[in-house]
Amino acid sequence: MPFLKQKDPTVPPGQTVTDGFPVLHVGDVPPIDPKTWRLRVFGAVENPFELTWDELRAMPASEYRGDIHCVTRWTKKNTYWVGVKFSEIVARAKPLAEAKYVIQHADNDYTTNLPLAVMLDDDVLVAYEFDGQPVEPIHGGPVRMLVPKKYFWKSAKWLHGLEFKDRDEKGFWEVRGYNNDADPWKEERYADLPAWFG
Ligand SMILES: Nc1nc2c(c(=O)[nH]1)N[C@H]1C(S)=C(S)[C@@H](COP(=O)(O)O)O[C@H]1N2
Ligand SMILES: [Mo]
Repeated sequence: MPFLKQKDPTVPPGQTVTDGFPVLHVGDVPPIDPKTWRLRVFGAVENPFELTWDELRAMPASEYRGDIHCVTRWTKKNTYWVGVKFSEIVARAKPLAEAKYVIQHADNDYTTNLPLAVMLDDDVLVAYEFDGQPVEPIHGGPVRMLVPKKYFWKSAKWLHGLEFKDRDEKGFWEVRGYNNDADPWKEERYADLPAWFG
């Protein structure tokens, strides 16, 4: 069917590329002072700890260059983020054998959940820079999570806690019907309807 527009194979199904950077969140942008901000790493770990802004910045920095995908159907190409790899946090926290899930905790009681195995991917960052500038407050600054292989609701803005758990615990959108796995390439947008729905 030559008259159909060729789909861009680098864009997940059902997504449209945007040049802007849409802002999406529930509640108001919280005012966060880096001087009092802490990242609490806790739960099923041998070594729970808290990081200050300076301590986070002193850890080895990594970057992600690539695309991000929102379930509301925008994809932003070629984004550039700097932060600390989640795997660096894990190395310090030493998860217990039973730790299989990670809950991101953020301001406004926002949470989101992923398997630890997913979070260990090389491109998962505790991010503090976007396009060469500090992450803006409206995009989750001073510190947000970045899990670029998943729909963007799995990347908590205004991150302040990383909790390791033996059992999965659905987050803010997951309990409201969003898909637990959130793979844009599989269009895992919403949870399956229950079987009784027909
Ligand atoms: N703390 C917090 N993080 C959040 C959200 C939120 O409501 N609160 N929304 C999520 C959703 S649905 C999306 S699409 C992205 C949007 O990030 P952006 O505003 O930087 O584009 O943040 C995610 N992280
Ligand atoms: Mo979203």
